[in-house]
Amino acid sequence: MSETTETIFSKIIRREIPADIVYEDDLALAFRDIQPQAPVHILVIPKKAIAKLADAESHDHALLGHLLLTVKRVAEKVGLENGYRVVINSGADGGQTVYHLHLHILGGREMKWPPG
Ligand code: DGP
Repeated sequence: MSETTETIFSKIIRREIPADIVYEDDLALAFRDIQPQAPVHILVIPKKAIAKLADAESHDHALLGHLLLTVKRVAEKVGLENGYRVVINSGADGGQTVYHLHLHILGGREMKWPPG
């Protein structure tokens, strides 16, 4: 999979393709995953197109913190009071398929460990 900054998620941010958006602010967007792996599966992305976590830089530290706090806010909003899992796939061995940094929120069932 090629690593460009323009991805399908850029089009979702610009509302060029539809998505089930559950949260938005100046820095971040959250929407439901099109291929859900759990009863609740939401992606939290920065509006800034960082391709993958491995490409984040020290000046992104506030944005990265904001994304984690956005996960917490979204999880509360959709009622995941029993808990949830947060996953970031980074790069080929991480299983990343869309090269725009995203945090998966998985919930609504008990998660297993280890992941596949
Ligand atoms: P990853 O494997 O970590 O890169 O996850 C990418 C996720 O993005 C995957 O779970 C499916 C989801 N996805 C891919 N294309 C679309 C799309 O067009 N809309 C939505 N809502 N999700 C998408």
